[in-house]
Amino acid sequence: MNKILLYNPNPNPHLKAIDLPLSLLCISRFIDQENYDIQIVSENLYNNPFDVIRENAKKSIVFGVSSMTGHQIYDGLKATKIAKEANPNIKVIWGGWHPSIYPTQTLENPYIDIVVKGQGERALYDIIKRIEKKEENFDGINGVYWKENGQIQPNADRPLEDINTMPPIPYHLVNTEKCLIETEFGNRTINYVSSYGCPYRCGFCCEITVNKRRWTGLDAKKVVDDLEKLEKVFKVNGISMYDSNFFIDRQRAKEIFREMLNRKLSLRLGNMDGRTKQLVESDDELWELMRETKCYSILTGAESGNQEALDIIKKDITVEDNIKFAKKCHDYGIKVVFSTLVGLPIANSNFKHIAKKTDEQITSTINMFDQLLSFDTRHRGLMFLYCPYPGTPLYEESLKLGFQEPKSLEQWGAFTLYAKHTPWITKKQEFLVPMISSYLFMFLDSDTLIWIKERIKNRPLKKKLFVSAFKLLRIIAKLRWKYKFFYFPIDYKLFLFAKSKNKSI
Ligand code: B12
Ligand code: SF4
Repeated sequence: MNKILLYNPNPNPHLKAIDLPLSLLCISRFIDQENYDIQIVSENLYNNPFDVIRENAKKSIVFGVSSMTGHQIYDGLKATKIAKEANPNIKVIWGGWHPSIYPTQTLENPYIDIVVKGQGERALYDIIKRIEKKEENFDGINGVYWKENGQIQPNADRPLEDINTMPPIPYHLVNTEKCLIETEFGNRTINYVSSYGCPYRCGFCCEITVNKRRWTGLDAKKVVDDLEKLEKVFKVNGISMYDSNFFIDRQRAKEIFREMLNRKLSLRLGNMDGRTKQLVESDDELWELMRETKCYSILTGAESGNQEALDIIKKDITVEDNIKFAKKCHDYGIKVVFSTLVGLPIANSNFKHIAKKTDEQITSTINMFDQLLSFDTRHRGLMFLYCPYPGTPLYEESLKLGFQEPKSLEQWGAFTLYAKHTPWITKKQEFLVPMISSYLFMFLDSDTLIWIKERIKNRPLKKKLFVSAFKLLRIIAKLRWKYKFFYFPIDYKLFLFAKSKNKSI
């Protein structure tokens, strides 16, 4: 059978790629049924991924790349050039979140032949069948954009398809051992997705554009079949959930937990994404089941401690919901990762006014965190500077306010969360927010030390040094947080230096 080469670019230049390339495994579901020779390449699967691409592109008919906005584009374009130079006849197909938002602009890149907007499973299968028949026309395949005689041709969008109609994830295509990571909830943790989409309308999120507020979830029994396989076959003991919103169908969530108990699974679920209001309003049965199945953590977009900001986002929750949620999670032994953001665009305002509002957002979010962290020292905070991601309502607002958007795929490759993109953010805010989020919150989280100790337990000298440095920084972080003293950040700068020397911190 023909060979299909797929590449998962590295999302972050500062960190090692670690997880299972789920997007590529999912799009392989149909083609794998027909025994195509599928090779999935990523940094964690091969030592020299670009050499592997160069060598194997020569034998492949298709080179597929998955990409979010940001560094994955940069890395994906490098790989694409290599594949096309090794085999000028190979058809290059890009899919994922960024190409789904900008299919035409992505296709304007001379190395890319085809773009898939939205779900990729069936689209990839249909494209390959046409390529095998030497067809150059992809008319009628929903979601597919292609180039014909230099012109970009679009198809109608692909409505979100029920994932229950699809074959299971073909784990055998990758060496799962190389995709296992150590987390707080399992030393053999793997990532998993049980649903696509989300019906909510948060102003910074591209779900609204890509999945058009629709949702499809795998039936509970099928989810637990996957989990059972991961536990029994691959000896996985932790699952990091990648659903945009795991709790959309709370009955389904309950059935998943019940079925996990029936089958006596011992792996732990972590990072399940859920909304504070929806979960606070859930009945106790759901919470009891989460306790019984030893769910480790919920990741929630608490977004802000400032109601005005929550309303700008159209989050449809209150600050009170966030606080009640933190308490409830503590009562049921569940850790929460609270994600927040500050520096939102405000319609018809000037930069001075937005900067003032950003200061208010920071202050009230810090106050909210004081309450959240007082319930449980395991709760973890995150605070980001708002970054205008395309395909979102607040992106349009940011453009009106003077945000300069990247104009090509290459330029989007240099667009990262870590750079300042919004002209209304002050230098002080730009420094303070990452310091609180990636430094202070990490040290305030009482689980961090236990977890790090476990990771380096076989290196006694390193462990001793690391633990001593950690304890010292933890004292400083606690004092800084207690007195809200964020000046003279020598400790933070030392931490950044250590981080720059060690990619796994
Ligand atoms: C895991 C994850 C990450 C991981 C890495 C992911 C990776 N690919 O390696 C990490 C933690 C690094 C990460 C970081 C960030 N992420 Co993130 N992340 C996710 C998450 C939760 C899961 C991704 C996933 O595996 N999904 C499961 C797969 C099966 O779905 P999928 O990727 O959509 O694939 C389907 C289609 O897109 C398509 N498809 C995908 N690839 C391909 C390729 C081909 C050839 C074809 C034909 C089709 C195709 O077919 C697939 C099956 O239908 C998503 C939300 C989500 N549920 O998808 C957010 C999401 C992708 N992240 C997002 C964002 C904003 C970020 C961050 C900027 C910010 C943040 N605070 O997290 C950073 C950016 C990092 C950077 N360097 O700039 C946004 C994307 C925005 C965008 N414009 O790209 C998402 C959608 C969340 C959201 N709703 O806002 N993220
Ligand atoms: S931020 Fe979360 S809740 Fe809001 S639309 Fe996106 S996935 Fe849904």
